[in-house]
Amino acid sequence: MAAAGAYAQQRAVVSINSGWQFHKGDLQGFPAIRDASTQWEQVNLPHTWNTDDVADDSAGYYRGPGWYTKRVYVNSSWHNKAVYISFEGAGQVAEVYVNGRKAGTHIGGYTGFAFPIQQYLSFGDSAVTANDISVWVDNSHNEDIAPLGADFTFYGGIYRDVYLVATDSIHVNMDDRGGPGVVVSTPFVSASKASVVVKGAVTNPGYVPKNISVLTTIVDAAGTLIDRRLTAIQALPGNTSFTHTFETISSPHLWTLDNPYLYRVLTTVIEDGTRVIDQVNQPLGFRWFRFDANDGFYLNGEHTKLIGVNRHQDYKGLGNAVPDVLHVKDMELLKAMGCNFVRIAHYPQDPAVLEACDRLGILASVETPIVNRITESAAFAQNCKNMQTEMIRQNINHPSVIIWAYMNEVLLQPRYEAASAERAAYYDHVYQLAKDLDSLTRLEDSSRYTMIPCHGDFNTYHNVAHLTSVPQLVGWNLYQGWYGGEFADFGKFLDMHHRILPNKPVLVTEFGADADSRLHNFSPERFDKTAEYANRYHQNYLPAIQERDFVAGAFIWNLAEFNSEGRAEATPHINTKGLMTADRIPKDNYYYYQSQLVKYPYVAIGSQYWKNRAGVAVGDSALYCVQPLEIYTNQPEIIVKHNGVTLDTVAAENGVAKVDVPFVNGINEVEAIAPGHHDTTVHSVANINFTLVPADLKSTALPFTELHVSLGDKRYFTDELTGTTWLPERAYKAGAWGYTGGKVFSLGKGSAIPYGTNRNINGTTLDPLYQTQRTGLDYFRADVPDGVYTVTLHFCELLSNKEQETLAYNLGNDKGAKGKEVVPGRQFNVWVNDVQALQGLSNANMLQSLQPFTTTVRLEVYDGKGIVINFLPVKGESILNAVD
Ligand code: GCB
Repeated sequence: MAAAGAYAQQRAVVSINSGWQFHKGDLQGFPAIRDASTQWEQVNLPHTWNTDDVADDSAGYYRGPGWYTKRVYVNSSWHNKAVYISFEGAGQVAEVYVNGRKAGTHIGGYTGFAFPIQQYLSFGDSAVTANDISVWVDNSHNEDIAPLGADFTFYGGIYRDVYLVATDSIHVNMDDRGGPGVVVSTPFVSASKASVVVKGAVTNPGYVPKNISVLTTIVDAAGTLIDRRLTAIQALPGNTSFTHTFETISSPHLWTLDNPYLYRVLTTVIEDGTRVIDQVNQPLGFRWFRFDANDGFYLNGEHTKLIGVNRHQDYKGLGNAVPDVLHVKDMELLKAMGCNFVRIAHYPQDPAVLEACDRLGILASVETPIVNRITESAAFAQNCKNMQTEMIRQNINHPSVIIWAYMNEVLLQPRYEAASAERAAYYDHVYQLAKDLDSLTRLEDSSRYTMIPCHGDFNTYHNVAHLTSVPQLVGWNLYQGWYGGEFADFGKFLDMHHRILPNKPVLVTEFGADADSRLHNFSPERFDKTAEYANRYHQNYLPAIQERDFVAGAFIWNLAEFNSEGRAEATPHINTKGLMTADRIPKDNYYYYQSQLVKYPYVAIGSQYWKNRAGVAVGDSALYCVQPLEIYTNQPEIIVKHNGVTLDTVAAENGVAKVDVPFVNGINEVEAIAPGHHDTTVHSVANINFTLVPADLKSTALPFTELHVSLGDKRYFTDELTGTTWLPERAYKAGAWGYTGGKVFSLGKGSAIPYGTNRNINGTTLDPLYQTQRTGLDYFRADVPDGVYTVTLHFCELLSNKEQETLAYNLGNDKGAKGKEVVPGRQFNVWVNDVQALQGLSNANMLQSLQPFTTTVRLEVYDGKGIVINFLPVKGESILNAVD
């Protein structure tokens, strides 16, 4: 049996990612492709056609067909082999053609698929032969294909890797819904012994039965043989199945979170007793786990609190076309944060993700993309079932996977009027589909748990529609203190779950708050999108999760910011609940969780990325401004130094040490040190450039240079590109600066946001600056010393003639601002000292809805008059959004 050694002949699995031609849009029939008159763009995979249209300011992105074509040079020795083309995924319907002949169609944007193409290939006499592969991909909306709507962008294109697979004509089944053709299970695992069952099938495409052998080999992480089974089988035309059972693997190395030990299972097909003709290699991890409605979760018998994040396959500038290395990096960032759990939401992701989870020791929940609503059609149900089956078959051998989920917040956008007969029938329909998917899942794989991520409360939606009774685990997406309610309601909700569904293990499948890194508020309010509010949110949630044993685990929403083209935000089209920005710069809560989850001494200064701050000196002759800083640590107290001088020793509460820093003009080095660890690296340094605005603008000790103010705003807004920080507005005081008269613009009672609007302001990236304003003001004054000044005024009409939008993702809290707005037709004049800066500025000229308008005036200030910006209304109220 020498030839059947562990790593003998493998199948050829070769990527064909490079050098594709892409055409956006459809073509007149297949033969037109490769036509020189058609416009082609050279691309490499992974590729999506939506990176530009999601990056621009306008709403919406291309949803339609596109063509890819490529000439591949196929090894002529493959002429008597089985050759497949294997896609890790394409968004969302794909038709594959080889030399003009259709090889197959796949529906669904998030699972892989493979088609046999041997019969369409041509082979010549030379070493390689040219063959043309063309792929039609379409990401159009289709009511029969999930997801129908969701808070993320449905990117189109071949956005994952593509491979050619060549193996013997007799081979391990490749027609397994994109799966490996081999299922490895561990019916029994304990610390002293484990059993393994390997099931699979061998494909014989011919008409004549063939005698072959199948060898299953288990090797440890070092490649040392642990055990093997050999069976002679007669491979009949079509598929012939085999099962190999290993009753006892003694003293298995367990797969744990700290030591995710991986064995491998090699399935080898042997011809003539010695010749290896195909081999498939799958991971094997020995672990056992269980969920308990009272105690939470146990891994290998150990009570384990699952704390993790949700993860989208999205990266700044790349959309969903994320290379493997960045998928892996995300899992490394997650592990480094101290997490032990990931919810791969809302759809199966690149194979690299679960491979990384297996290797790094991260448990995973994976789900199909049935989000917000369903279609009551047989085709929709069938597509959902296909996706569920493909997800399971393709990922079943990963030891990291413990949950198969489906239907995220499926009642968020219910069809039909509330309380109508149609609504009741619709709920029944959803319930039936849930039951079908749940039983399908348990039949495919009884070793994992099923889960539905629900939303709403107990008197509405999921519980009423009986969806909480279907899966083994109930997940709740909870945003108390964000979309509505208060932080304390979060714990109350969980306790209610435990009371009302005492036998149902529970996970918090989502919780999070938006934080635009450019916005700060030291007295944050719900929905102000500042880092500080999000910090409070998470600092309230984590203890509530930790102190409830019955809560098996929780997933933060989301690891990183991601694109959601339909979203109106401080950063339009971006969901900013990520713990990191879209290019993976950690925000405060990444550090906060890290401090609470890692086991080594830890300290990190919060808001390190906020490098250009500004503020007003504390008194007329003072040369500093006090601003708070949070320091995240698992140590009892922290020594804080400021520009080399020890400032204070502060005690940490709930992992947070808060310190007031007297920032001076210019560079401020803040250092946080955990006492007792001076010689180690348990310290954190932040270098902050501070623009100190004098309290008395005519101060000689601190000469005035610049002032930037965001009107109608209580937040600081920083544009790190220019290093400018706009201060929140304040009322004018003699000697200083501020507005007189008017009020803060607000969309009114019931609006989700406390002030301003969250609508997209077109043609600028400084949206937060224009999203707030003061209306009806009389003056803006700054008592600056004499000199030459540049005054820039920023305006934006925030009202439009359309319905106010309700928030799409307010999770059942339907109290968003509603009603028709009317652009007021305002008109006003602006004088800056004795210069008429604007005459008749109105909605009929430069003040167009949601368009920024900026003007700059250069003037000489003399006779100690300071700067007075005078607003003189002709019709309606004057406005001002920001001033520099
Ligand atoms: C949810 C959804 C998720 C959204 C998130 C949010 O409940 O499941 O897709 O992105 O809320 O940020 O609103």
